[in-house]
Amino acid sequence: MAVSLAAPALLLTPQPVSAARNGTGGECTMVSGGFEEPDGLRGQEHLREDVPGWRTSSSDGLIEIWGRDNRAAPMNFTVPPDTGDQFAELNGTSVATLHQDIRTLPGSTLDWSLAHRGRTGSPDSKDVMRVRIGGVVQTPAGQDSPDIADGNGGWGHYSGSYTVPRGQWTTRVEFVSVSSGTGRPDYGNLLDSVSISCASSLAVRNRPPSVPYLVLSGPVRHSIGGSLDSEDPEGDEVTYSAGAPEPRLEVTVGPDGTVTARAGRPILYQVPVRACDGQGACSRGRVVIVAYHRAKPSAGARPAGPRVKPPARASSRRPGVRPEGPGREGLAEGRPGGRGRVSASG
Ligand SMILES: [Ca+2]
Ligand SMILES: [Ca+2]
Ligand SMILES: [Ca+2]
Repeated sequence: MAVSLAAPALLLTPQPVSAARNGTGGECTMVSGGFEEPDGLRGQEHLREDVPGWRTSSSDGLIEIWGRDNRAAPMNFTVPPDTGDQFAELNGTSVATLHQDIRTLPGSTLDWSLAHRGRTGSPDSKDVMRVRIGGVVQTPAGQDSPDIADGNGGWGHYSGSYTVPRGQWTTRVEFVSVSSGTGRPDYGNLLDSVSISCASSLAVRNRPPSVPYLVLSGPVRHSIGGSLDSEDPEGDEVTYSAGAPEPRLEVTVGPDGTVTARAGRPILYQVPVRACDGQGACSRGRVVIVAYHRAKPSAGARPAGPRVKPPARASSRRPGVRPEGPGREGLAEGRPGGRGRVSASG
């Protein structure tokens, strides 16, 4: 059952029956991939709303299940399930898509396999479906497999793989009816033995965001602000939180990383902050806040700009020694013991 590889990103290869039946589920698994639930169904065309795991695009919400001892037009014979006792028909009451949303690890490889068979009147006519895999909000629109086409002579077995992109923790796997060999919208595309497995390794385990770090400096009793910009290796959204505040220092760290601070006195202080991804992996860092007094302009002098006394730790009485540490950022290099210019932000 040769299938052309029209879509290189979502490879499709014929698959022996034994491999298709090997439903090895890891952290991502299809629910009821063999359509064995609800169980005990015999005959064809059971229209159900209670099939675990599966959703349909059909407006009536009905998923069609066939059991053993079926016999339905246009075939004058019983279709045996590929595995177990039951299977599904994609074209339930109309042309439809079945899907499941599964948890995935960005960067991992998702492998899928399925069994497909036509509900057709002659061996020459075929039902056609596709596998489509992408994010739940399909931007871009995911990846389609090539056409999966089978007649009524037996189950075809197919498999493929998909690389989960950055930031995609939920992946939608869709089984799309493309056409029916009978031409009827409610006939066609028998589906069974759907399995998903995700290969992950140490290299694609979730990692925390980069260490959050920010230096803010400005005059006492002025609001100063900035933004933390940690990045998550898996592209996940990063949220921030702060530790306990210092007395006489108002500091706010928003979940989006926006930091505002206002100090009531000259201070050099490090606020502990955390940056966490959506999976609970966090890294700890700090916001360094430097607040200093503005100098009063001397009498009669035209104020040429703010003149300040540098913060205690940023100045040195020893000639030739420059301020050190992150608190120095945003301060001009003042003469030792004297007054330096700053680019004030208040
Ligand atoms: Ca089955
Ligand atoms: Ca049907
Ligand atoms: Ca992460």
